[in-house]
Amino acid sequence: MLDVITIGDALITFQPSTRGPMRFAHTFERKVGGAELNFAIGCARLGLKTGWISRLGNDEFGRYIQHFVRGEGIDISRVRLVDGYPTSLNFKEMMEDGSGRTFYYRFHSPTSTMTPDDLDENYFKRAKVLHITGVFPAIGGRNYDIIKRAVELAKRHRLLVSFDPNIRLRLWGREEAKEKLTALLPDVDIILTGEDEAELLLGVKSVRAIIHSLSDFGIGWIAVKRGEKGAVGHHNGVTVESPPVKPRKVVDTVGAGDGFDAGFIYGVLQNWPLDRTLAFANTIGSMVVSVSGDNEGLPYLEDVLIQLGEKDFIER
Ligand code: KDG
Repeated sequence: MLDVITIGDALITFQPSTRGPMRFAHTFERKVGGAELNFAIGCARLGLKTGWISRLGNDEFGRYIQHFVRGEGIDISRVRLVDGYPTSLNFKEMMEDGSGRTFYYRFHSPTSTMTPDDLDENYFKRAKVLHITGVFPAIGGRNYDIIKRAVELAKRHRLLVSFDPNIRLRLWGREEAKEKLTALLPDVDIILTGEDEAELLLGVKSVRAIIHSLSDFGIGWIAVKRGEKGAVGHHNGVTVESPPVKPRKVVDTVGAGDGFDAGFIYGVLQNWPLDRTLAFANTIGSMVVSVSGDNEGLPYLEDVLIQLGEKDFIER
């Protein structure tokens, strides 16, 4: 039995050793990234049984990612290495305040060799939550159809469908993103969204209007991620505002949203009340931004409990 499954394209991420415009970055550290994969790593570190469905290039980078993901204890039985499609790359630009841009080299992602028929229905029968994001369908190929098929299988087998819009305008245009992602909303049970992307999808601005509009789609759990302003959640007719958790230092903001998502899903699976789930997810987001890399800052369950003051730190 798996707690969570997700589908995504992984990236070899080149993290610059210096801050400032990418054109002046000369040395990079090779790391791993990809929104859905970061989420899977976050879930696995919290102790959830996690499966990741993907394709990697049959090349040195693909083999490296395969080893890395296996080492995180994630089920990779639905990951294949494919010939002729190089593993996707991402060069990061890092500014002094931890913000930055991404430069993708993922024009022929290995995941574009997949078709909806590649999804194994038996895999869905064994899981509780399907987590999807807007990155995978933005890559092209049959990826949007794959997501639709995954949602169909999830509904058939009573999985909760969790969705993070993760709109990447470097991968597709606003109109296409809006049309295709809003079409998924009626089947979504849990939405974990930033404010700007919710505005792009729904055409409304305030958090209150966003929650109202998402509730109209029948979405049971809503979390609006507000970065430095914390998060607002809505479940069973109750809206909860969760204050921000101040990070020790903002080093790299990439991956914070994926960490929040993992924490939120963890809380839902534990049947925690919404305020507890939001505080837990927010704490993870704040821990991720204190560490350089897309997933290195994702904590283990024990780390979060220590951070929340619920467990003593024992030096080992
Ligand atoms: O959410 C973080 C990811 O976006 C990052 O790890 C890589 O840009 C990325 C992507 O498209 O998945």
